[in-house]
Amino acid sequence: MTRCCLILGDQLSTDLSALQILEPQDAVLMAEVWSEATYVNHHKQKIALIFSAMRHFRDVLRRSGRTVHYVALDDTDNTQDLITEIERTQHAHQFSGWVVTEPGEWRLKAALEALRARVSFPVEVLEDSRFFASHERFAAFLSGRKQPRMEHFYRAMRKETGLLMDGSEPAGGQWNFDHDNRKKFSGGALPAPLTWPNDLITSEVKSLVELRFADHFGSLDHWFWPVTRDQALQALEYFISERLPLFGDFQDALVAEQDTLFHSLLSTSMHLGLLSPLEVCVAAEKAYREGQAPINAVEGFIRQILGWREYVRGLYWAYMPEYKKRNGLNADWPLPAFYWDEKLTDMRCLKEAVRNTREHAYAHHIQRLMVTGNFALISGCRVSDVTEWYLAVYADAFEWVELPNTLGMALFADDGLMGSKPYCASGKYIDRMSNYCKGCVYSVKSVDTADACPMNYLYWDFLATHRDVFSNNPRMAMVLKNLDRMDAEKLTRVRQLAEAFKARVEATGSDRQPDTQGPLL
Ligand code: FAD
Ligand code: DLZ
Repeated sequence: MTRCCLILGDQLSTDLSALQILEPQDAVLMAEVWSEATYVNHHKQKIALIFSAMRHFRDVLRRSGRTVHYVALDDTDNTQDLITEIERTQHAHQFSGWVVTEPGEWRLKAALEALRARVSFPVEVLEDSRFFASHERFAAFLSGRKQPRMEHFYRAMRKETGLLMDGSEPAGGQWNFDHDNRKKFSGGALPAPLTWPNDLITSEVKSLVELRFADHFGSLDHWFWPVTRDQALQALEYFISERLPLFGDFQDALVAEQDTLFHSLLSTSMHLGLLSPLEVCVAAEKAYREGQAPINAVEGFIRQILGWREYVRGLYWAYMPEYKKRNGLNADWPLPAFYWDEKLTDMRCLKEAVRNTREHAYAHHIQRLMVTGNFALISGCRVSDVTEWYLAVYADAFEWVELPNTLGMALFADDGLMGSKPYCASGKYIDRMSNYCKGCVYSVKSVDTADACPMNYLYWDFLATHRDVFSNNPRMAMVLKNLDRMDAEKLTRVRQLAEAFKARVEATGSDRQPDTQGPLL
């Protein structure tokens, strides 16, 4: 009676539920497959990170005495699909059954369910216990709530885990210190991201990716992703000592050429299973208790993990597969080509966000939400184009976390499930939080002139387009009042500018005006 356990590229934890129930004689299957590597145009770094981390984890398991059947991408017998790899391995070894921890994406779980229904050998799918809230716990939270909100869920999680609690009270006397976390960065030294020299595995994988995925988006040159648990622990320690103290203050800041600021860069390590979210939160809390980091930073950081990360996962599993089809604002404008090539845009904020994305398979939250996300929202980009882009371009993008953030938080396409109002903003917000606008060819101060910042006229055009839908939302009352105050002729000009902008981008892939002097940098 020997069983086999399939371990996926984002299940690289020795305490994975499926590994926990294996007997010493049981085996493991890990497979690098074309179908997973190409179902969207994944950034080269995302593929290389996963393959390298998988190969390192294979070696950890083998060193512990486990039999691992490892299928490399270029193995001649590789069928290039996870389900057929299970069937091929079963055919060769006749295991008594299979165990899998639930995949993080609905499509793969559905494929496993289909396999289970079709084959004669047993396939057991276990819940992924690497999260704070089980599916059952999240269903209990949703039950009876018309309007679920992250803040309510987060407070319940604080109480249940005891994280940042002084008895029954929140540490520091408040649940949320967000109002302290909106400072513009005024300059000063920034701690560079921690990096490691490529070892043999990472070097080989990078060469493989460069060769086999040459047409995929992104560059492999600037790499700051841990590929082993040891590296991930170093990254955690570095974040806690060097970045966490100022994480809160500058959480929302945007700075040209400062691509990571005080952010942790820990999302890939948690998603892949190199770090547990609990140990990350415990390390942050310890820094607060020992006086090494202030409460606004630590609370803000823990809320992202204990609150948002868990909340989006809960919504994903509660509402899929229907969730993916939502398009509450009927957005259908094709995603501009400059999302794939920053040289095609003159908007400095977008140029910076796309460059960061291409160079690092990373952008920090405010770049994702208030630059690329905001532009896609106010210009009405097609939801499926945008969700596919976000899933492809970030090293930390797995659908359970990417989809609610994109479709729900950024695009407000889920009828207000993720947020009570759209995160729409004009260039004014970006100017307030960044230094982008100073070096931009567009004028952030203008709304209805040819050189006006496109975020300005697209913003008013967006509000005018959806005025009726938003008029039922009390949180939109103030901005609609401002819209109503706008002089009719001005609004007409604004809307014409928005239309001309979109026509130009659609025709040329770029926002550059034909008579603009000077090159797009
Ligand atoms: P930090 O700023 O250091 O935050 C700490 C941790 O908190 C992160 O590592 C992450 O695990 C968690 N976190 C923070 N915000 C969120 C959030 N909104 N939802 C879930 N977890 C959060 N995050 C992903 O991990 N994968 C994605 O594919 C993804 N797509 C996004 C798409 C859009 C449109 C938006 C607005 C946000 C998206 N996020 C996504 C959330 C967030 O931007 C990233 O988690 C964060 O930028 C990762 O960088 P970091 O590790 O330096 O995070
Ligand atoms: C993202 C990814 C990639 C690029 N390649 C593989 C792979 O070859 N083999 C594998 O097991 N997993 C891979 N993954 C991660 C899966 O896509 C991920 O496990 C599912 O999307 C579920 O979250």
